[in-house]
Amino acid sequence: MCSNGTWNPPGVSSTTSAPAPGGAPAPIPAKAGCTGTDPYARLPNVIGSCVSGSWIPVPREAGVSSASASIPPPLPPPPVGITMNPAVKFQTINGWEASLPSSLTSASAMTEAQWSSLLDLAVNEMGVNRLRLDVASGTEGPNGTGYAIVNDNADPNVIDPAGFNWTTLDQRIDRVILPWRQRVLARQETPYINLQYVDKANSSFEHYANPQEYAEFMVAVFQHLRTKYGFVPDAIEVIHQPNEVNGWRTPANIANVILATAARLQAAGFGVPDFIGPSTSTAGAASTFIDQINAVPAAMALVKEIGYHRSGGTTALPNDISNIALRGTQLGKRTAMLEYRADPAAPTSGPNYAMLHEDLSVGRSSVWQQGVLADKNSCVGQWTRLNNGAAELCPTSKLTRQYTKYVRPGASRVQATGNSTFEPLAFVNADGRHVVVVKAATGGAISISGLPPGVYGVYSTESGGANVTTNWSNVTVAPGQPVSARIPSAGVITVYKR
Ligand SMILES: [Ca+2]
Repeated sequence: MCSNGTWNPPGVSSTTSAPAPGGAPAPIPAKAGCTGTDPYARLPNVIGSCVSGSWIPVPREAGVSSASASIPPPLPPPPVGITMNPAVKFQTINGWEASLPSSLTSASAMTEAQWSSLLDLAVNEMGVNRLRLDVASGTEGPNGTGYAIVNDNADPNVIDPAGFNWTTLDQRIDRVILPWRQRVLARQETPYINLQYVDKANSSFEHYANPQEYAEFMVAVFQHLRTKYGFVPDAIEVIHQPNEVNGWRTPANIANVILATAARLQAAGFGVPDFIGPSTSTAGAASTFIDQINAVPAAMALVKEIGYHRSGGTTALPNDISNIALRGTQLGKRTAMLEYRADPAAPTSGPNYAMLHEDLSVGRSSVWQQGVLADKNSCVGQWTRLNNGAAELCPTSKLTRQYTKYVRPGASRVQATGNSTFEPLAFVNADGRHVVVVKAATGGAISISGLPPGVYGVYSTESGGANVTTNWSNVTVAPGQPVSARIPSAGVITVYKR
């Protein structure tokens, strides 16, 4: 019978036959049907062709009917080859950080169940294992917040407990740090608390002017936390955006408070925390600060993490970030993108997966902060939010999750090559599980070589429209065999060892 322009035995339709192997074009949809058999079949020089429901004679030499004479669609392009080479290692991932203050405000305005759901998403879906606990300089003084510092007494070696007000710090710990920490521990990971000192205004007494007073402040914070909560920060981010604050603009002051604080914490029975700096507001301002802190080698020896904030737009950022990465490599420090200031009025102005990809690759970042842990409703620089009362990932988080969920602290970033359209980043987790994340500028197919045998999960999120996430079927990799996967349109696709 005539079906889809092809002669088939009765009962068989070409539209139901399996597609030919090797990516042959899909069957052409059937034209308006012809009744009966080809009336020209017995003639020597012609053959019937079904056109608009009628049989017409066409030369037999053509051997084709009008339908199959149509030009077939082009074959899809072959998959883009991506090769992973775990022998070439770059940075070690420390984790994914969130900041806190507006989380606290939001937490006060929602139910326990809502807050709990947001924390579950942030920890278990996004993999947030670091929190930045801001402590305002004005915690020393009667207010407990703000930046007007009142010295507890004139002796930097004697703490007067009545000279500190812990109200705000404790609220942050009680409402955010504790439930977050509990969730991280529950998944057998180590919560990492980054205590960031913030001083945005001048007052008559300043910690930067006397390193021993800064050190005493930190000893007071650590003693308070140890006594009340039983844990202390893992890191001190020495000063938030020093390039924007009088006094802190002098990098030598940063070096001096690091030296004093390390000594005083040790004398008080604490380990030396990871010092993080310079945390300038722009990536461009960071390198000069790093170089000048490095003029005090004993201080630089205590800096474990070169933190940078990437506010101030994107102009010339790749150079600024590669300059930071270079210093990290030369000095043996990890680098970290720890803040991006979005415009609250522009929902798409926040940190996004393209920045994350750049910070991980060009910046060799070991840490990346997307922004606020959880928010009542906003999604500019947040990980999670409420939408009509229900907890959900922020739209941009669906894309950054492609990087953060399965790449865990201790993972090594390793070499992977693709092309400018399908840019891979590859990781080997501390437990040996491999993860390949591919940023795709268009939809298409990829073929990843270099993965050990095993069962791999595949999921993708498309960057257009509703940021649709698709979980694809597992792929079993035989020894030496590549993994094939595809993403329908631009976005990020992740292949991870199960
Ligand atoms: Ca004192």
